[in-house]
Amino acid sequence: TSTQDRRITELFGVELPIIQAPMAGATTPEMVIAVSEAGGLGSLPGAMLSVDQMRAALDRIRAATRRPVNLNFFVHANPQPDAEAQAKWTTALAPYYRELGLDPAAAAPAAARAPFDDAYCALVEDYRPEVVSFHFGLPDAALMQRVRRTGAKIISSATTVAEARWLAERGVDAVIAMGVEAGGHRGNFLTHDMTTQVGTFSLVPQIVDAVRVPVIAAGGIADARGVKAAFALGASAVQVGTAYLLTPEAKIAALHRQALKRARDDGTALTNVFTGRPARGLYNRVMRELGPLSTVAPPFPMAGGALLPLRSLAEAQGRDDFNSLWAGQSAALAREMSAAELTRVLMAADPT
Ligand code: FMN
Repeated sequence: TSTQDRRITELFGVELPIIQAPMAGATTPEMVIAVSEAGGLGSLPGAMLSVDQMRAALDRIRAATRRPVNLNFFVHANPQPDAEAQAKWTTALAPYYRELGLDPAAAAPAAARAPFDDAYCALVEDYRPEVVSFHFGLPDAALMQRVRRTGAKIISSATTVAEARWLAERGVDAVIAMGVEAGGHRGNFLTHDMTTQVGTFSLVPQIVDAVRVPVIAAGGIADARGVKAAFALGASAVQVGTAYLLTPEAKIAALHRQALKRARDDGTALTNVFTGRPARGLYNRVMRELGPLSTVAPPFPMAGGALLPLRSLAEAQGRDDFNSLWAGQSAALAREMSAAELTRVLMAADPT
């Protein structure tokens, strides 16, 4: 259409300017295959897959489609063990442990997200994905250089204009403008102030004006109206996450799927209680009672381990009190359909 430029489709070699967001824990190889075969860009996230698991997933994907794919990685440094921070967290969680008949002393820290490193980089060198995307900034210059040499296009998320400029100065091929509506972890890395995070409608045109590379709009885009609006704001493509959570290809807890189906537009918040970094999810009990932004949650990604036993026991009782119910602000716009169908519906010429 006339409102849509072809910079991203040409850069990535895809038919449609639709990127299925990498969603650690929720994206399956089947989702990636379906989206890439439908003409969009399927994205496989590595943060919750070991290198071996990621290789197995990629073998499945490469056997099923030769279309372009995106591999996604978190770029964070795991913190030094901090017994004092962990003790504070254990104390905060102790009443829940007792409520569910568990020993609070058994609350264990766990690094539930893996950062991009030499081993993941070797996997990129072997599989040569068309696109590599990073979250929380970029890896160090040596790793960047190795990814660059594979020929992959490199992209990363910016939550402010300053972050977009920082990424562009370091040579990314495109910037994902991630508005505060977005589900999952904020990609912020220069600022950690959640009160100043910017909405998609404001962020996209400002980043379009600030950088030369094409811009991918993300956050709150869940149907064809949102896609049209993003193009009108100057985006060259969109990255859609939450809407894909309601597809049968998404692997999420049954309680998460149920919560998404009854989602309302005011039902989400940014919370750090599940991992230690702010991420958007549907409001539930642990967010309400300990946060949604807690000052005692240990640093990313160490907060989550101690919640896992609570989550399993509550889930067995049909309660989502301790689940991370990741979702963006437009969760209520998501409709149940296949990932292939959603990819096509997002491009509908006459969105209503
Ligand atoms: N972004 C990443 O770069 N890597 C991830 O592993 C990742 N995991 C996510 C998991 C879930 C369940 C969700 C909803 C989002 C995740 N995101 C991740 C953020 C998405 O890339 C994207 O920015 C966001 O979904 C866009 O907003 P929307 O959810 O409103 O469509």
